[in-house]
Amino acid sequence: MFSSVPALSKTTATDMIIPGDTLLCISLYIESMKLMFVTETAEKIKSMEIRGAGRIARAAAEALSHHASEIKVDNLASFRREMESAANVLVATRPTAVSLPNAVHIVMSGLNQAETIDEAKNGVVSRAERFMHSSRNAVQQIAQFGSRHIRDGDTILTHCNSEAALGCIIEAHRTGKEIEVFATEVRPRNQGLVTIRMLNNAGIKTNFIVDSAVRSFIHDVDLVIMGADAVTVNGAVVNKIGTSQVAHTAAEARVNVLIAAETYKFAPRTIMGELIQIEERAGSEVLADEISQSLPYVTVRNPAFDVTPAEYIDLIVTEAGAIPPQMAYIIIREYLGWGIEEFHKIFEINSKHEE
Ligand code: RI2
Repeated sequence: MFSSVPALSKTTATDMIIPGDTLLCISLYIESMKLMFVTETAEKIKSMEIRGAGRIARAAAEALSHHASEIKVDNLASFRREMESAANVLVATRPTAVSLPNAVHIVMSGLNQAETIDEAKNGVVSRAERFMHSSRNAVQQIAQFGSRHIRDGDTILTHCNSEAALGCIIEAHRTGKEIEVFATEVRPRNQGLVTIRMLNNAGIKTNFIVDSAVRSFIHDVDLVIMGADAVTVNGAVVNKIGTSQVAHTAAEARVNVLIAAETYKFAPRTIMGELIQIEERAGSEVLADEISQSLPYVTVRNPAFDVTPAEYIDLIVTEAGAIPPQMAYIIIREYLGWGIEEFHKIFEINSKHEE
């Protein structure tokens, strides 16, 4: 990232006449410094150094708060422009996890109503703090609600690494229930390793299996608990690739599937027919470039997520309570505040822009 930042040469009192291109370099440098925390966060989200739908949402809120505190502008319009470009950089990092645009929407809302730079700045900082705080609380609340669905003696299967899903499992163990877990490996990024470390640290008996072994073990499982990157208005759950195979296998074996998802993972725009974009990541995550380059007829496909239809899901546990997936619209309307009217407002604004 720093390679794109032009180096500043040292100046002395006698060489203070700065040529035009140096001035341009300095202003580019200042611009990039302002965006530094945002671009660093964006890079970490893109490379998955920061990952997990909840974590990336909190990281984006924190980056916006930091950006609002750091930028030095002399008018409100520039402040808004700066914030909007930072928001766009963050939202563009990963297209599937709706927690990310939802968090950015929450933090940025009210920016247009502010009348001074200070008011706008304070608003961003306090909304970001509130979001991060309520996100952490939501994960804890879900752990409480979700753990009640786990019985003493249960064996639970989980896929990928979801703090919301693992919260439920770890809470059940903490409250004295004898449980055992099957955790998948999660090709290609191996998030299963993070999961088994967390379960091991909590002292929970865990079986680590390859993704394709789920059907072989499903009859040993009492309950499947997984997370979500997005929940659509029709109750479909978008989550780590392989989730729909796990859910389908569980449905066939009559094993209940519980999804742990904070309300900010519900996707408001799906009300108006917008589809969730499934991120397809580099093929090199699946197969080393040297090998794929030697196989010219082979294309490596690497979708990071898939869609599980509502009929394979028994319950979605949110911080607002457990709901059947068919009730997703209620969450979007009541907890995210995006009713149909909100969309009419957006359409009005968009059509005004187009005129
Ligand atoms: P929490 C993750 O995405 C997984 O798909 C996981 O199930 C989901 O986010 C939710 O995670 P990735 O970032 O928010 O690993 O519950 O691609 O932690």
